[in-house]
Amino acid sequence: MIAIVGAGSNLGTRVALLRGAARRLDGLGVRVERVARFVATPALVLPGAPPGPDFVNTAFRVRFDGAPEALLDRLLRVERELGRVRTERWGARTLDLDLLWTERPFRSARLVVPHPALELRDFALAPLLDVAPELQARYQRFLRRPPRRAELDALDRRMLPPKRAIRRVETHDAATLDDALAALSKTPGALLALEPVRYVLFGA
Ligand code: PH2
Ligand code: MG
Ligand code: MG
Repeated sequence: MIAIVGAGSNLGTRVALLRGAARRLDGLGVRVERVARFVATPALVLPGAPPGPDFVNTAFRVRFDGAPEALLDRLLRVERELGRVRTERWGARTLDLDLLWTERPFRSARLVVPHPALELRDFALAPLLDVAPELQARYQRFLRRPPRRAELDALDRRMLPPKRAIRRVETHDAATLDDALAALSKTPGALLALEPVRYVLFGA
C-alpha cells in the first residue's frame, strides 16, 4: 500500500534526525519514495502548555507491504531508535512519526487513519500535499493560504523589541535551512517563522 507519514522534530539536530528517520524506515522495508520539503514551524501546543522549541516538519511518501498497524510498529521503532524520550504528551521530542494517510481508512484501538487532526494542522497538511499532490482535491481547502510579504513584514515588526529579524533566509533547499538552524541554535531567543513553500528564518 501507499501511505503518507508525517515527521517532526523539535529537539536536537532536527533536519539530520528527519533525514535519518527516512533512511531507517527504508532499512525496515518501508520504502520511502518521496520526502517533502522541510518546513520550520512554531510549536503548536495545547492552551496553557509551555510553547517549546520550533519544529522542523516533513512527510514521507512510503510503500509498505503489510497492515497499517505493522507500519505503525515500524514508525514507533524508529522513534525509539532515534532517541525520542516520551515524557509529557506534546512535550518536546527528538522525533515524532505519525501515520497521516493510507489508501484505505483504518480504525483500531491504537490507530486511526487518516490522522484525526490532519485537517487542522498546516504543519502536517503542507508536507503531505507536497508528496501527495493527488490529495489536493480533498485537503487543499484546509490549508491556510501562505502569508503575504506584507504580513511577514508585519510579523517582523511585532517582534520588536526584543526580538527583531536580523536575518531572514528564504530557501527551498533543506541543506541551507540546516546551516541556518545550526547558526540560530547558538542565538538565544531565536525564532523561526514559516511560509509554506519557503523557509523564512528570523534571528533575535
Ligand atoms: N506536533 C505535535 C504538537 N505540536 N507543532 C508543530 N509545529 N509541529 C508538530 O509536528 C507538532 C506540533 C504533536 O505531535
Ligand atoms: Mg504528532
Ligand atoms: Mg506521534
